[in-house]
Amino acid sequence: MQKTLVILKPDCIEQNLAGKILDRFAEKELKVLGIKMIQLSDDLLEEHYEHHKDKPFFPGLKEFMQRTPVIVVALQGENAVDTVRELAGATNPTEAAEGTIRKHHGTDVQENVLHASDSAENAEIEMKRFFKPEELFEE
Ligand code: FUP
Repeated sequence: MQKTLVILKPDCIEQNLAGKILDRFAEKELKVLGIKMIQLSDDLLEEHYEHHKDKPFFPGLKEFMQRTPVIVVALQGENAVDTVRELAGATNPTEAAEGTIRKHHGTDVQENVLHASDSAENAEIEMKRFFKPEELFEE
């Protein structure tokens, strides 16, 4: 069993796609441990995108991620990290495989519908970043 952290980004919220995407996770037997809609602060975004903080696209990325509230989701299941990244497809929707969420619903490398943790280690860090222990469902 593995955990992963997903952020349904503003383009996802604006297109009212959250339900459809949560269904894709449920179809893969990924269980929702936590879910909430939040407005991302400057501090949280700078921490979450630390590795991109000095890139020229960072100001635009930050503005986009604050355009609407987002939905953060903590998931658990077998191979959760890779399962969600496979469902999501490549970062750039034009490079994403047929049938992936980003291929169907993504606009460009920035407006690509969702974030998904890239390793089990980062998933643990990201879950702590976005959820308090009491906000998470534990069986
Ligand atoms: P991913 O792990 O698929 O989310 O991809 P990255 O960590 O490479 O990128 C994280 C986010 O940075 C992307 F979802 C959108 C943003 N980004 C840009 O806006 N422009 C770029 O050229 C690359 C990334």
